[in-house]
Amino acid sequence: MGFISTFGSLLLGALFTVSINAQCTNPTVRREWRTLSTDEKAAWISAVKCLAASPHNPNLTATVNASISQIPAMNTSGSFWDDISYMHMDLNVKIHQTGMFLPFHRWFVHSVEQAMIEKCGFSGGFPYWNWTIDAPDFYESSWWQDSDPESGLGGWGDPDKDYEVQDGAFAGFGLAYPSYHPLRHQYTAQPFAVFAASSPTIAQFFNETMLETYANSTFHIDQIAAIIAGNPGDYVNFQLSLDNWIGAHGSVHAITGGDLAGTCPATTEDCIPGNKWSPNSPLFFLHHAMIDKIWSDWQHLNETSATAFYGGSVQAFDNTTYFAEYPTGAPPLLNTSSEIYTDNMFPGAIIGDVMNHTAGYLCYVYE
Ligand SMILES: [Cu+2]
Repeated sequence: MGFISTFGSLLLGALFTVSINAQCTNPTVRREWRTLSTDEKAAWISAVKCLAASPHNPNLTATVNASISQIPAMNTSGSFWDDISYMHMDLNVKIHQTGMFLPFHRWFVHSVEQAMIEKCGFSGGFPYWNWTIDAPDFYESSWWQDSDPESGLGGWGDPDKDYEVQDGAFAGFGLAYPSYHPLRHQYTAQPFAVFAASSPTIAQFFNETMLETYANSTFHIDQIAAIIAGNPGDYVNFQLSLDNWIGAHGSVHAITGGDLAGTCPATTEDCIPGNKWSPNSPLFFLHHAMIDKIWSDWQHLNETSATAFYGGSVQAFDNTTYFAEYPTGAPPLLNTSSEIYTDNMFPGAIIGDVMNHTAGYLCYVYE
């Protein structure tokens, strides 16, 4: 009898869980990093370290031709965390300045959170980095002041040690791409000249003013509020306002520098710089949760924005006219039935699954 009733309630529990998930009546809450308790910060950091201590995923498969992705070969002796970085390197040209930009990164943050839950006992509720707080004085801001070895994200890297992070929980955090090196963060106030110099294709999109822009001049609170309030229902111009050549998304990558910007480690020869391996830095996921929150805020402000989507599958980098025509990617066009690229690293989804983050496949809210 005891067995039967236990079994019965387990079964009921399972059914109940499924129906709750389908309706998302109990969403996890994503909060700004600095509002987390010390224990909550330490729990997220230890989940990151757990993934970095987990073995390579043998299912991971590169899907972009190596002549296009221009990345070092997969390192099967790297960690699960290195795999996460590798898949972003591989897919780089398909997930930035295309229609995949927002859906892919929403799915990517969710998938990393799921791996933390399943492999590492993380309880969920992914934190985000509200960098509008840091925009006025990025170098000196509170973000870089927590050196606690278990709950602190640490400060800037040491210029005498190739900008390797020296304090906080990620001091000496070991990474496999583009070669073995510890985590690096290198403050770079005016990063765009270096970025533009990385390739002639990119250089054609930058004029003199853009090359000299201070990155933090793009992500002040009033600018982000205007992005959220702007372009109701107009997905293309909303994405562009966040992800243009000079915009909040790229600026936070570039001003933080080091791994978050894909600056080559001094030890790596033949390294092509670029944002390809930016998920090396755990800050990548806090940054992209913030980008996701901005999309969410925009979606919730106007009914027509909630379901708005338009973008292509190919970067329109041929010339400035073509890019102006297709800033969220050129045809073939994507739609909400298009599959998000996974490189077989995580369970898949379609764009339609991630349009609404309280619809069942996803179940979280931002605070
Ligand atoms: Cu990315």
